[in-house]
Amino acid sequence: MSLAKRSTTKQSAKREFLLMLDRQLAQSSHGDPARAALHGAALACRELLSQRWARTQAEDAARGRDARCRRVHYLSMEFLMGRALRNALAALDLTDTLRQWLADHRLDLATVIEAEPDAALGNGGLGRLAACFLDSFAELGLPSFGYGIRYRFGMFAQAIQDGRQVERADDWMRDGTPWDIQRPALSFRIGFGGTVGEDGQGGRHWQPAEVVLASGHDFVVPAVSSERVSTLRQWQASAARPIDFARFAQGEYLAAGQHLLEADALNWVLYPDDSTEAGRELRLKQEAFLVCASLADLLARHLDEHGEIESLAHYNAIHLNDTHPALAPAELMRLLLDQHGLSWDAAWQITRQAISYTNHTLMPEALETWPLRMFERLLPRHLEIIFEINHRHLEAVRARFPGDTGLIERCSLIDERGERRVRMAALAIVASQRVNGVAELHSKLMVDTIFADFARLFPQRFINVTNGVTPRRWVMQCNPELAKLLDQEVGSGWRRDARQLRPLAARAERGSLQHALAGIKRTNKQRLAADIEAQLGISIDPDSMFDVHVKRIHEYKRQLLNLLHVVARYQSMLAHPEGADGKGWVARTVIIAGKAASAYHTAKQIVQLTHDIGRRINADARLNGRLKLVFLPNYGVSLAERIIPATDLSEQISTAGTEASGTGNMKFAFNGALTIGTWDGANIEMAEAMGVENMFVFGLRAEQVIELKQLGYDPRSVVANNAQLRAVLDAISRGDFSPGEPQRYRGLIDGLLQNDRYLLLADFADYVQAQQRADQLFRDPNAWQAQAARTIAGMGRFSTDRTVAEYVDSVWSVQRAAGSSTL
Ligand code: DL6
Repeated sequence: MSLAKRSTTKQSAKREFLLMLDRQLAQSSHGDPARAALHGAALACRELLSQRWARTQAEDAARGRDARCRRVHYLSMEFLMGRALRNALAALDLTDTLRQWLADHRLDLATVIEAEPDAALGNGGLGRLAACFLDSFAELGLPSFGYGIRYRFGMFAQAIQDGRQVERADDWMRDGTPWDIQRPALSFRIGFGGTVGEDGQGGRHWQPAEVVLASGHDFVVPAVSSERVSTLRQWQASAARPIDFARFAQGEYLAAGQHLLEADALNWVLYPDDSTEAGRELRLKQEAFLVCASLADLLARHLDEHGEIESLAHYNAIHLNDTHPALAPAELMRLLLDQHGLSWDAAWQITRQAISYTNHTLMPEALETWPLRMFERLLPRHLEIIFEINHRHLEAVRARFPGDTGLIERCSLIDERGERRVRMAALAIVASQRVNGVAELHSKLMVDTIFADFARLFPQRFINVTNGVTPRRWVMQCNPELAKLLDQEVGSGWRRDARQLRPLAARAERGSLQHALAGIKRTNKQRLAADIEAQLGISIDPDSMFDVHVKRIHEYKRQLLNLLHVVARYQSMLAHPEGADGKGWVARTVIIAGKAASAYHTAKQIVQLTHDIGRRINADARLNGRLKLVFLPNYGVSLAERIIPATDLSEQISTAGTEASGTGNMKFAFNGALTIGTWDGANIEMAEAMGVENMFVFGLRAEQVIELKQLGYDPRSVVANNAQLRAVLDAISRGDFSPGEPQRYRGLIDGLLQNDRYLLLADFADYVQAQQRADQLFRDPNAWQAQAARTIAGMGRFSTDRTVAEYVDSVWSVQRAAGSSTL
């Protein structure tokens, strides 16, 4: 396109945007001007994005047979999208236009952006990764659909009452959903329960007892450097039949609409835990609903474009984001066998070529299994198909490893120990052409431990694709001043190719760069300090080291280890006010945020302990404000966008071998925070990329963890040999921080002493030393910023643009699909 034409198009988009904005506002009945403006701006952006969506779809359909990469269908129960306005404005180049328009209406852009609720449709890392992928799909121009569920409520809103977490419904749609593009033509019937019998032609016929409708709603994710967009298609469930009018007329109005309510419950919220039978059943139904609707959509599109079913895997890749959508192979087989009349072998070849699966955790307890009886009740035809897949799979294993009954038991799709259960990871692996972990160590441990038998059966199926984050949201949008500085230093190419940050390392010793980095950080810290003061009434020093630990609260992520250090520091500060080395204490603000799963008692106790310790320390005048501990409630994407640019020290301290990858670690490092971390997940590759001397690494390595546990780890002997640790544990255990209820943390500390599963005590001493190294460096602001520059310079590999490109090359491309049948 010529330059003149491009600027005309830009001008007309701007005019169109302003016209729509005026019209929307004229129609708005919203009392709050910022919310009205947000709604109007979102609708106006949506209109422009819809045009881009139509052009992208037309382009993809036209590319058809020539496409190198298949169209990717990314199935995920979670998408943590956060806010959309700032992203859309940047992509449409309308930020200044809206800013000016708002100023003319006596409003400011920041207030309007802040008025948007987060779309928090998921738990944590896996869901945010999916959101970053959508951004990179658009940026890389990859033909794709993300598929999810349109949850009426986000995961939950975390409030704190008397230091305790309480969960509330996260009513993110309360002001409407202006970004949603409803697709009335997209409606599929999804069945549950019922019976299976012969179809009279040698096939099987499933007659579901219950049917719900799935209707599609699109959320469009734009690229910044092109007009391509990607699509998140979210399914909403509704009843397939209206109310029972006769019952209604008799006054039984609740009974008349019971099935409407039951269908609607599928949309309410991603069922968070498995503490009740009804909850487990709802979650299985949600998973099946996502899979069935998405595959119905895919098949309809494929038939529309190609007119036959046999080439399905040649043009389409189906990716399972963890095992939550692992029903997909069974559903695809059902569609190919029962609806399209393919033979088992033909259907299985298509399924195997189309499906791939990413594992996101090594925690054995997080590997999904479903009771057979529940499966049979809800998904009887799928269970039949799973049995047949299993039968053929086990026959093949028996043929290769005759007599190895242990292997047969371990790699069966059905767990026969105790109540029989379907193993979803086994189903995903057996049906996939590729299975990947999300960081090198994780991928290695995956094949050495939880999937060792499968790796023996299918060695070429297992690969690694290290995670990334999108630099658009996680630098350009959340830290615009840093983005500008990086443009000046290395040119703006890093925005599309983060490897172009590399030359920053050679400039790290320049005073001007160090000064500029320090200035940006200080401004971001001042802004966060103001937020904290306003929200929590805690005043913090922007010149103190902001030492930040934000992520889901989980024992393996070791927020408790962080707290042990805080208490140790507190005790040392009181004992030696002049500092251990006589140089005084580096001022620190320790910031923790994260949600504890609602049924996870220990995680909730850790939240409460943080508050109890914080209350005591923050009020202790003897410290002169040189140590503060703050818990920021309701952690989510938007809060992260605020906290991460303001962080000096990023805590990535999981027990080695437990964190699959981590992506928070990457977001912090992109924003120039230094990492204190274990040799775990993607920390390792980050340290290698930036130079390990630029990270404060501590703790046992994964192989040492295994060895120590094998030898018989005794936490009590660690404590017996460490007076500092003993004093910390004693203080917490005897109630120094919970004087109103001295026994409050006795169980938590006794638990550590008896079975320190995540080796907090074993790593404590080394952690304290690493913290001292951080203090030492922080005393020299130039040296700290030089290390920050080298940290950023090393982050080139950790963009999802690189991650997605690797998936294209090694998982989703046509060439691989053709070759995969031999695996
Ligand atoms: O792969 C994305 C993300 C990883 O970075 C985290 O290390 C990992 O914990 C997370 N996994 C999950 C799923 N399950 N659990 N537990 O969110 O995935």
